[in-house]
Amino acid sequence: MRVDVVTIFPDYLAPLELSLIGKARRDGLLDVRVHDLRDFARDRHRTVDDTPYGGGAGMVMKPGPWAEALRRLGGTVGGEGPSRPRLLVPAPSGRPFTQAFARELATEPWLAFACGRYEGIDERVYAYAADSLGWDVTPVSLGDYVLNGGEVAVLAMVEAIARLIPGVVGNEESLVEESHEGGLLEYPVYTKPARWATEDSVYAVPPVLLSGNHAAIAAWRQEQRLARTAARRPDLLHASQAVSAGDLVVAA
Ligand code: 6GU
Repeated sequence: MRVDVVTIFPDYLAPLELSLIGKARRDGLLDVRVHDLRDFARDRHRTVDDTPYGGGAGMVMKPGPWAEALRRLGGTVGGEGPSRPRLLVPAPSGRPFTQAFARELATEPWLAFACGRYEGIDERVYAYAADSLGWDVTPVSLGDYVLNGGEVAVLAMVEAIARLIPGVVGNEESLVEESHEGGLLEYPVYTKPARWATEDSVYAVPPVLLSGNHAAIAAWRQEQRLARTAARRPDLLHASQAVSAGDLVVAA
């Protein structure tokens, strides 16, 4: 998969060189290219923003540099591979980014992210990308809170998407995320020592996990998943699950 990121803070994307994403890049599974929007400004000061029409606080990103940056992405592709990317625009007003959406995006051959700062990007840039470049444009949001810009959101989204590309993580780990595919939250996990003492307390592992009784362990884990989901994310429970969760002593 090819991933282009256009931003005024290329250094913000440096963590994409680390860990599994960095490995995927070195293995040739992921081709990440970060571009500085200011390189596409025409003036001496490399200006990318201006005051909003209609008034109001803050600055708006100018359409010219964005159009040039996006147009040049399309122009850099060779004979092979997809001719146009799917453009994702991180913004609190976007489509909610979910595990299901990540799965959909993981099948795309080419993604481009347009990172806005300030009050956002001039709306005409999206019309230009859709109408003149023929790209599919999707505003996307991580949740109901406001970040200063799209860069941190891109780090999260690229990680969530890339780990779903075959070969990026092992099979075992890729099953873990099924917990968020519209299902229940994960059960709590423990490792050695079974009896862990600090200066003022002793913390035990739930005895059932040491019992060797696989049916009892599976039942306990399912109960924990229900209780956790009821306590933390009741919105994920279906009516039938809510009934059984209501019978449980709800864990925090
Ligand atoms: Cl995807 N971008 C920005 N700038 N802010 C956000 C967001 C995205 N998701 C939540 N807040």
